[in-house]
Amino acid sequence: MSSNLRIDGARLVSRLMALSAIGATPEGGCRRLALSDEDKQGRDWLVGQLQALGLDVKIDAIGNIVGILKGREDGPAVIMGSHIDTVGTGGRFDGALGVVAGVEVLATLRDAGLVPKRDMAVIAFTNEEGARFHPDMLGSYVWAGGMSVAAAHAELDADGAVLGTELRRIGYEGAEKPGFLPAHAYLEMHIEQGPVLESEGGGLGAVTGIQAICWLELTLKGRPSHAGTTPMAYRKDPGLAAARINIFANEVTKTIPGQLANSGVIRVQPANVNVVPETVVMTLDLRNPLDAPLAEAEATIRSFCAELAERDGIEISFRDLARFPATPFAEELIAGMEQSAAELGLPIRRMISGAGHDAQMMSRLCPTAMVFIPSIGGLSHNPAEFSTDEDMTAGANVLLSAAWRVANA
Ligand code: HGY
Ligand code: MN
Ligand code: MN
Repeated sequence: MSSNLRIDGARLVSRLMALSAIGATPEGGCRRLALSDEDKQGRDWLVGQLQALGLDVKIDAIGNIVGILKGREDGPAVIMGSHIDTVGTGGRFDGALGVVAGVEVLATLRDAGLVPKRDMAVIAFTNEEGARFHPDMLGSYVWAGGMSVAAAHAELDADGAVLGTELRRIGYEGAEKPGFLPAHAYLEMHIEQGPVLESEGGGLGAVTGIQAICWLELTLKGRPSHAGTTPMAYRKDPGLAAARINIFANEVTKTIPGQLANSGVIRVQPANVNVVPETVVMTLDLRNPLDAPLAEAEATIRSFCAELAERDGIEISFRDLARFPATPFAEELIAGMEQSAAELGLPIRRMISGAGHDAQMMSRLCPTAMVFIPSIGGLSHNPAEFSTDEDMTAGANVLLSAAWRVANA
């Protein structure tokens, strides 16, 4: 590839804006929960873009969408990708940027009449966010062989909708077996979703790996009773217990280095103002750059819950929603991102990813790396999520250069 080949930044941005119009929210963000009607519209749009590029478009049994640019030789492909599903208060860039950047790289190569040695592909993975169905990174987890299609199809959302039924309802239960396209390497472009790059005056991130993650669902059962007549000493109040657990998990982050914790879901039943609740279902999102301290944090929280249950007469049960170890990326691909940035005269620095990504799953199959661009205000999973056209173009040019290099090595 001639060293001055560049992606078409205006085309990249216009594709991103076209996708972000699907499921657009009044606050300026996007809401395309996995397998929702909005997700279907986004999928239909993407398939249309891939077909218009003349790519070989395939869909697998968990709904992962793949566009393939044939290489000169048969064999494992260089895959670029991310996701187009969002959280409920999603922005326009999380996931979508990595998919449209992959599309842009293939469009640029096609426009230039360049045929890589290896197949190159762009993939949009199903349910990366884990906001509706669990675990997160579900489509790439199935693709990487970590979860069976049957088990994934049986997952339920909070309202009892079945993943497989929803996948068929939107018409995206494909014929291909997940992982049907052998991977030589996987490269993902993504927004940083935190404040680091911006706080250092901008520049790109060569991602060295992803931190460990543990999502727990706790079900707390107490005894429903009258809020006016039941003396405090007689109450078995799971709402109070949930609050104590939330605060304790936060306290643990002050004693274990690098530890993060929050409770993003708290559902109270019967949710009547004058009833000491019967049941509370809550989640804990626990993360740490290292596996051992994360395990220590989880064990500490579990023993706190056991003592609380004993003392307050609350029944507490746990369910794993997601559990993935800290994941290092491939040194030669990280260095490749740095080399591409240097050749393009772009500042880049190494960093770990606080967020989970499909790259966490693909690294089980092949050498994997990511490139980050700054998130303005460090915001993400928020409608105000924003990255500049200039940074998007810079990141996509690094993706083009790095992917082309590994596709022809
Ligand atoms: O939760 C995460 O880190 C990702 O956004 N799914
Ligand atoms: Mn993402
Ligand atoms: Mn996300």
